[in-house]
Formats: sequence, structure tokens, C-alpha cells
Amino acid sequence: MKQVLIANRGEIALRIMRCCRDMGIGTVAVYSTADRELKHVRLADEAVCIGPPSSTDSYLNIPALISAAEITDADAIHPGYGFLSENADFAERVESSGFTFIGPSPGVIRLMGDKVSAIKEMISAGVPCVPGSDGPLGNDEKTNLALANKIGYPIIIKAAGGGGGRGMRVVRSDDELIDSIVLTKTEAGNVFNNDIVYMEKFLETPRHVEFQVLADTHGNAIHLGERDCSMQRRHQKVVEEAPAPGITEEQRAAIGERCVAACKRLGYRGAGTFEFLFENGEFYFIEMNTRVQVEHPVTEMITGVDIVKEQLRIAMGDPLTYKQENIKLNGHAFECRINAEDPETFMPSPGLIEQFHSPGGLGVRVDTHIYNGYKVPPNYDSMIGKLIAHGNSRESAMARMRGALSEVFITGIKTNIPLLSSIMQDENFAEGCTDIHYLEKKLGIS
Ligand code: MV4
Repeated sequence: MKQVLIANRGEIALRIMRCCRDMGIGTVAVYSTADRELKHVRLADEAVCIGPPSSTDSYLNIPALISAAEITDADAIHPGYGFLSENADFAERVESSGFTFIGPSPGVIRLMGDKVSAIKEMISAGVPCVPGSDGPLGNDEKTNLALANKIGYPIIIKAAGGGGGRGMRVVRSDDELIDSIVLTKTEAGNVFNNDIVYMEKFLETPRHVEFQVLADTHGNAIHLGERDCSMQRRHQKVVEEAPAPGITEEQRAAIGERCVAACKRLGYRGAGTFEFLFENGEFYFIEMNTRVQVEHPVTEMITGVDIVKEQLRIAMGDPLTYKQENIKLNGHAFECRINAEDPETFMPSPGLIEQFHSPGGLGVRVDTHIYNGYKVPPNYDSMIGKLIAHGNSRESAMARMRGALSEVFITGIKTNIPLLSSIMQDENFAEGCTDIHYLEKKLGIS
């Protein structure tokens, strides 16, 4: 692998570019006309403009990306997260055009993208799942009523084509069930072009705990422990941490081992995440992500593993650098997502960053593309950077994060730093084990 095209923007493009540079691999940046001033565009070996500001016409424009790879002699494409990262058709087009897709095979992306087939695979691999229909719901009302009663209310109807919080409906009694199934099916057909829905027991107060895995093309797979991503608002994660508080070494080993078994069974390749709900000491698989995630740094901080480097090595056909017995968790890490938004209304706040002072010091990591004079465009996600703090204990990592947050100085735009500070001062969060509804309740939404 001599030259990698990075089909993304912002902090993750910079993260991937730096990794390629470390490994002596050339880099191609692609950018929309709104992103000419992005930091990684200036630092890349080559840069190609792929279209106008709208994502549809640029970062989601498959022919433009393939052409950019062709004219720059790239041999591989890294999709980052978001955009085309979990688009099986894109992965297929990349491969059929003769490039390496840095990620799993199109077939596995497609299989995990369909939540019903993903759950079926997990059941076969012995990964614990939520009690449910274990397959698509049919149209027979009696069968569906019987199933809901067997599982026990409340239940949740989910779209097979959904995920990340889209296409779901909670049902609390027989009277609502049939209408809810029809409604979810209709919406799913319209939104995802796939009206298949399934049923699960609805867990009222779970935590979101996810396992990071890596698998190579030689049949090796390992897990890097778990992260807790329960601190969220409207399915947008705000703060993540690793390891998840209150998870025992035995639980970690047992669930991690099942995730590894699933990777081997799937012929999985690359980095991946198994998402679980965790309630009353039990894990329940809900979805698998087939990409590198925003929050991968907290896992890197406690394991010392460079996850992006492993992605590139795997794509080159190299074996994993690590064996499971060499993975030791060291201390604790938090990540705060810094967004250009109003801390009260959550409205996006794009515009000119007049001044930016970065925090620093031992155990502090800043993954961001912003700089003094950078103009945050209004066209994309409002996340402008991530602040990561590592310490020997949860308490010391938390103290370090509070200090780092107090050092951040951004003028010209509004940011969610006040919200992040208040979360890091929250006494219930300090105790650990706050659930997925905690932040919305704290903010007085639900
Ligand atoms: C659930 C659930 C409770 N019970 N499934 C939302 C996002 C999608 N990945 C799955 N989601 C949920 N599935 C059952 N059976 C609650 C949620 C959920 C949630 C999950 C993770 C993180 C934040 C969430 C916020 C609301 C609901």
C-alpha cells in the first residue's frame, strides 16, 4: 500500500492522515468547495476537489471519489466514519474499480446493515441478544400478539434497515401493538426502502456498552475491551469512557470472547464494534458497527493499540500486531465531543473561530482539525473536535478532563464546552453507571 485516499473530512481525516504518514504511506485528501481550508487538505501529499458543499454532491458522491482515486494513483480508500463508511455498495464499487477498501467485505457490511440478519448471526455465534422475534415479523395479528405476550410488555418494534435510533417504536400493551407494527412498517418502507420489522423486549434503563474488535485476513481476531457511551442526547453521544464502570474482568472476557467468535464466524476483517445494552448485570447485543468509531481514542488510550494503524495493516494483508494475551487495560480514559453549537438550545453555531487555545499536558489528547481563523462550515456535523483524557484511575482521568476542559478557549462561535464541564462535575456521573436516559433527564427533556 503506497497511497491512501481518505474519503472523509475533519478530525478523522486528519487522524487517518497522520497514521499514514507514520507508516510511510502517501495520502490523498478529497474536499468539497466548503472545505478548501481544512487542515488535512494542506498536509496531504495530494488533494482533489470532489464537488460542491452539499455532502450528497461531494463526500457521498461515489463516482467523484473513484475518479479522484484513479487520477492520484491511490491504491486504497479509507472511509472514516459517517458518510460512505457503512455503505456496502460503495465498498463494492471501490473493490470492483481495483482499489482496496479499508474495512470489511461488502457482504459483511450488508449483513450487519440488516439488523435482522445481524441478530441471527449473533445468536448462531453465541452472542447474547435481547429476547425477541429473532427474525422478521409476519402479518398475522394473532401470532404477533402471542409473541409480544410471550416476551412480555413493554416491547419495541424496530426496522431491519434502521439503526442508530431511527425507525423504532415502543409498545406497552396489546391495544397498541397491531397499529404500531403497521405504522413502523410503513415508515420503514418509506425511509429505508425496506419494510421488514422485528420485535424485542424493551429495556427501560439500560446502559450503552460496546466492545471494540479487530480481525485480520489470517483468521486472527481480538477484542480491546469495552466503552460506555450512555451519556447521550437524541442518539448523539456526548461523553464516552473506557473501560465501562462496574464491568468485571470475567464479564469482559466472556463477552469479548463471544465477539471474537462472531468475527471468526463472519470472516470479519478490520475494526468493528459490537453494541450492547447492559442492564441488571446482563449484556444484550443490539447492533454491529463495521467502521472505526468517533470514540475509538478512549480504547487506544487504555490499550496502547493504534486502531487506525491496525486497520491499515489488516487492509495490506498483514497479521494483527497483537494477540489477545498481550492486550492489557491500563487505567481509564474519557472523551468529550466538542460541538459548534449553542449549549442551551443545541442549535448549530457555525462560523469563524477567532481564537483557539488547545489544552495539553500528560494524558491529554486533542483530536481536532480546528485552528485560529478556521471557519466552521454550516454544511456538516457540528462536531469540531474531541478532547480525550487518560489517568491511572477513573477519578484521576476525570480530574484531568475537568482541568483540560477549563483550559479550552474558543472564541467566535458557541460550543458545548459548558455542557461538557457540567457533565464532568455531575455527582451521579462521578459515581459511574448512569444510564442512556440520564442526560436527557438532567436537561429536562424527557
Ligand atoms: C433498545 C432500547 C431498549 N430496548 N432496544 C436506540 C439506538 C439503537 N442503536 C437502539 N436503541 C435502543 N434500543 C431495546 N430492546 C433502547 C434504545 C435506546 C438507546 C440505545 C443506546 C443509546 C441510546 C439510546 C437512546 C434511546 C433508546
